[in-house]
Formats: sequence, structure tokens, C-alpha cells
Amino acid sequence: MSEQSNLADKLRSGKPVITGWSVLNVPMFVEMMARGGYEAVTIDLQHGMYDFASACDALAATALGGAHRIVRIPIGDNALAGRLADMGAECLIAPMINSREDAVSFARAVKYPPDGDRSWSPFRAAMLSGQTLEEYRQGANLQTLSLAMIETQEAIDALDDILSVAELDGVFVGPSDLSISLSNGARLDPNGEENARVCAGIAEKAVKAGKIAGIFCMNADKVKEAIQQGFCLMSHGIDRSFVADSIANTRREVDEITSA
Ligand code: 3PY
Ligand code: MG
Repeated sequence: MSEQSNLADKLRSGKPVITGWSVLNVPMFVEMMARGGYEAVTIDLQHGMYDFASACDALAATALGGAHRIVRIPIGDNALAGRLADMGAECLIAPMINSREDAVSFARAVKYPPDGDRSWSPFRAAMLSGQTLEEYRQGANLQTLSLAMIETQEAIDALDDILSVAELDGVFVGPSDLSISLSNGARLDPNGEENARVCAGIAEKAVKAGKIAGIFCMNADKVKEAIQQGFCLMSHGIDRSFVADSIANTRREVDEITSA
């Protein structure tokens, strides 16, 4: 495998990677996102409609479309992180990581000994990455990434501790939950100024700690801002919005005809 052909090497080099985001459990949508040019696709098992079986199909469809495979697990479901790594996820994102302890348990579920406690059986992962089992085993701890979501005031307070976890590869900011938490429930303001300032601080600390910094972005302007702040993994585009926007636009065409 060439040096830059895996997601971990790309992100560690600081190269910006954009990931499409999938919540509809329709594997063909993720394949279309991959074929449509997204370098990675994230399968969302926290807020999406996926279960384990459909997530496995979506991982295969992402590979078929030629994109990198990222998964967001439900809160605290570290066992599922290991299972989805077995099924070919190259990067696991865990929501609501609020302490060093949360980060250690999550990161260790993604790594084989001596860095963690992941249990052996990555047959599907080896197949999807085009490796033998032994090749996969040798590269797995470096190439299977664990990103802890920073999305609460508690996580901001514990950020140095979280970033000090050696087994953890990086952080991923959830700006919506972050804005709710920072305002103590008063506001949903993912694109607000306070959020932008706090996100810049998270990226700076993560990069200084030698960790990967990622963030969920609501639009292209936020992607641009995130790259300037030092983030290298940015989400952009959700399958449900692609469908909703397309319905609205297509419907508007006939509205114009019938109201003429
Ligand atoms: C957030 O913004 O809180 C997220 O988790 C993005 O999905
Ligand atoms: Mg969130």
C-alpha cells in the first residue's frame, strides 16, 4: 500500500479530507457519494437510521465507490467500535467523550495489544483494504483511527487530559451539541462566533498535542474556516439533505409550471 493511500497517513500529514455524511440506511447513497467525489463517507449510527447489518453493507458500498470508510458509533458503545473496525471502518468517531476515562476506554477498543484490547477477527476489514490478514494486523493500530467527539463544556474542561491519551488518534468537534452545552441549553448555534472561537482553540491544542483534528461542518464556508483553524477532517453534505434539497428543487419546477 502506498504511503498516502490510507486515511490515517493522509490525516497525519495534515492533508484536508472531506467526508460526506450518511444517516439514511441506503447503501447505494453512500456509494453515490463516494463515486460523486467525496474522499470519505461517514456512516452515522448515533443519529442515523443504520443498524449493524446495514452499516456493514454501507461500508462495503463505500469501498466499492472508492472512498475511505468512517463510522460514528452510538454514545458509549465501544464494543460496536471494535465490531465495525472488523467490518472495515478505517476511522471510528465516538460521540460525547467527556473525560480521560471515556477516551481511554474508547481508544483501547479500537487498538490491538499492546495499545488496547481489541479482539481479533478482521476478515472483512482485510478484504476491503486489499490486505492479507497479517498485513492488516501489522498496520492496524496505526491505520485504524479513534477520534473522540468534543461537544460539551465538560469535554472542553477535560481537553488536555483527553489529548494526553496516547492510544487516541484525535478529536472531532460536534458544533451543535457544543453550542447547546456552552450556552447551558439556551441556544442551538453551531455556526456562532463563540463556537468558532472555541473550535479554533480545540484545533490548536489538538495539533500541538500531535493529534488529528476533525469537525462537523454545516456548509462550505465552515469547511474553509475549519481548514484555516487547523482542522484536517471536515464533514460536508448529508444524504438526507441531498434528498430533501433535490425534492424541493424538483418540486419547484412543476410548481412554476402549474402556477403559470
Ligand atoms: C454535533 O454537531 O453535535 C454533532 O454531533 C454533529 O453530528
Ligand atoms: Mg453531537
